[in-house]
Amino acid sequence: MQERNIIKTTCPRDCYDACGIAVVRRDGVIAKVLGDPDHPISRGGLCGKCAIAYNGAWRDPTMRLQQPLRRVGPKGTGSFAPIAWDDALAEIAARLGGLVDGGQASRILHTHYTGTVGQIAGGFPSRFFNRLGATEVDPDTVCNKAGHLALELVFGSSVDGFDPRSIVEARTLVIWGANPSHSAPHQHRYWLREAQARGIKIIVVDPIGHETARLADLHLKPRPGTDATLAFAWLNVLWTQGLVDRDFLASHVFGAEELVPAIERTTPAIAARVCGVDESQIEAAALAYGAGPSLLWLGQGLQRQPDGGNIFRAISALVAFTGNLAKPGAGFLYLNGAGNRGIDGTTITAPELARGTVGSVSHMDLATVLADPAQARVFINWNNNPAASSPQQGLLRAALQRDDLFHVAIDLFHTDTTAYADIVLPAASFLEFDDLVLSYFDLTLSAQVKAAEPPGQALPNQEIFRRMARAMGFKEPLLYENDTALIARLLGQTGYPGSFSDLAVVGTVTLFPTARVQFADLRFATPSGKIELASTRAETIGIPRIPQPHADTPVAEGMLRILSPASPWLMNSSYGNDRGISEKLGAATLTLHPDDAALHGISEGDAIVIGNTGGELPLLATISDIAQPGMGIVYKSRWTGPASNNINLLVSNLKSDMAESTAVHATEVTLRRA
Ligand SMILES: Nc1nc2c(c(=O)[nH]1)N[C@H]1C(S)=C(S)[C@@H](COP(=O)(O)OP(=O)(O)OC[C@H]3O[C@@H](n4cnc5c(=O)[nH]c(N)nc54)[C@H](O)[C@@H]3O)O[C@H]1N2
Ligand SMILES: Nc1nc2c(c(=O)[nH]1)N[C@H]1C(S)=C(S)[C@@H](COP(=O)(O)OP(=O)(O)OC[C@H]3O[C@@H](n4cnc5c(=O)[nH]c(N)nc54)[C@H](O)[C@@H]3O)O[C@H]1N2
Ligand code: SF4
Ligand SMILES: [Mo]
Repeated sequence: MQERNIIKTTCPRDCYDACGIAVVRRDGVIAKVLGDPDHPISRGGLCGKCAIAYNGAWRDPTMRLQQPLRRVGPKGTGSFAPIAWDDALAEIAARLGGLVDGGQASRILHTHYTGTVGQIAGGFPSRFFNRLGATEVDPDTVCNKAGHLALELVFGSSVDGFDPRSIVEARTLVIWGANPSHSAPHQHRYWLREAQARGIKIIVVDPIGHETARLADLHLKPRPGTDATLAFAWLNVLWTQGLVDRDFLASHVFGAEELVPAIERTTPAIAARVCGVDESQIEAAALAYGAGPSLLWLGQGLQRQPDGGNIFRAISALVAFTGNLAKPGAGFLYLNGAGNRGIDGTTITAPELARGTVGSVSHMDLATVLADPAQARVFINWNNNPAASSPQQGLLRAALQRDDLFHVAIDLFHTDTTAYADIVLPAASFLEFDDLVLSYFDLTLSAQVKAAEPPGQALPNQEIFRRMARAMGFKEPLLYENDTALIARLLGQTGYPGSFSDLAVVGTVTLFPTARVQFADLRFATPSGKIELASTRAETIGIPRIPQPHADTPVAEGMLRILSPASPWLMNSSYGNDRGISEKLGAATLTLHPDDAALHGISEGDAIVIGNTGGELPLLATISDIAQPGMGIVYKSRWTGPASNNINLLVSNLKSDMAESTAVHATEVTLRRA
């Protein structure tokens, strides 16, 4: 008789949903990875990509890295031979030790991101790098840092969003520059649809007519990079009609009056021209949002613009002028950090291990810094795939070819980046060790539970870095803390009354019995203690004191501005190596508007080439009015293989206005038939 049991665990991808998983085991071996029917958000479902990949590449021992590897051919060709763990670690320690002893640890560069968002597998390795004094390539600069800084300036925090459960008390939900139909599929399917069925008005502001935009009651489709003008026009409607919350402004907002001249100037008629949105839509959206109570979801795609930080500050002014905060059914959400469930991130990363200041560079500068031997002698990447995901792909690949750059890559699979490494170390997947997962949307706490042994000699990230610390001869006990102890400490911080085993039985718990009211105490961690629409702190870091009604200029005739948001079938570049996913993906495409297709004489399925100073990228054309004239869509981070490239070949090192963050959605290209 076969013995069958089910283990509950949690998907730790960089995704709003944090789905519950039911792993079905037969005789101690994983038979199938399914959705957990008891999970409150995903209700038994996994997204299409995970349903395929967790039963495909992720459990295929022939695809997984199973032992440490050492390069035997030229960089970039992916030719490796097996090497023992001890030998790999000794070689790495010798290289690192030489630099550390010579006072040159800052020439050790490491990149990491959210390959897993598990608290320990995602955070613990930073202890090692803090101790080392290595330079960190600031992870958020490739994703969402401008938005974080903007919201910190205005509200004092970017990671204390609304409680999604508060939607039952809201009358309007605005989704501004996020695409849940791809990036939060279960929120799209259940949270949004059920809210709409109860009569909540859904307003989407997005240049792309994606599935969530099509479901919305009102879809405003602005030209990319014009959202600050649009936000000021909403303010204009509310201001001129006397619909602003004057009491809220007087008590809780600093500097609102400084915005009034720009608000009065930015009429809906002007915004309609600048943004390409109907005046009537601007008015309807502003009135619905202003009437409240309203929730506002600020997408990460929205701030990946040259003016991304300013856009966030301008939209934040809508929250302040309408008082849509600190009451049931009102608030905004960018991300919900683990901090609002009690977790102190420094418990995991232990910054106190650093012996001096730890350097940091932007992902926008990665290619240049990596090309420079004076700045980079060793490169270690873990939890990410920069050769596929980071900008300036051509320059980055050239830098990764440097023979005098010692490169260690840690991953589950061979990737675009591991192909260049001197040493590749095999990581265990989330199915193979315990961890904690905290959704960045819902205020939940979840267990990631071991359901299988890692393949071959693969190890969890944290264990790899414990062993690296040992090879370096480091003495600090924090570098060796075990997972059980750390998980217990973190659970203690959350206030969860049980143990990890208790949590593992249920998978996911909600930490607060009822919906939390966002900023209920109306105290903000800003210099004035109020919501700061005018900010002296901004001025001191070289940013305008108040948000501006700015809009990017339209692209020149015949050019296209490319947006490269989340694909439904990939998680960034993850899953691109899965055969089932490849079939779903088909060829890489550019989606363009029928007007542009006509202008360039392009038909559906034509081979085309887009290009700029970064190079040329061949794609197939798809024609659809989900795009708009002058704007094309190429989904991000296609798997590339050593010979070819993806859209990041054409993405420059342009930074947004804040925090040296990405401006990827401002990429401009020429277009021709192949
Ligand atoms: N053009 C364009 N480019 C973009 C974006 C865009 O919008 N447009 N978006 C950007 C954004 S938002 C982000 S966040 C970045 C993301 O870019 P990356 O951080 O590079 O994300 P992935 O490509 O998914 O790479 C994650 C890697 O981690 C590995 N991995 C998974 N689990 C583990 C583990 O437990 N241990 C280890 N060691 N490895 C593991 C996976 O196999 C995978 O290779 O891409 C950015 N790039
Ligand atoms: N399936 C899938 N899910 C994912 C990911 C994935 O790769 N695949 N990536 C994960 C990661 S790392 C992240 S950061 C999140 C991101 O998920 P989201 O927050 O949803 O962000 P994006 O998908 O990058 O872009 C969302 C929308 O921003 C819009 N946008 C771009 N420029 C502008 C603008 O100027 N104005 C307005 N109003 N909108 C604009 C785009 O048209 C797009 O529809 O998704 C996560 N989830
Ligand atoms: S990637 Fe997101 S939607 Fe897919 S299973 Fe994981 S958490 Fe759920
Ligand atoms: Mo991201």
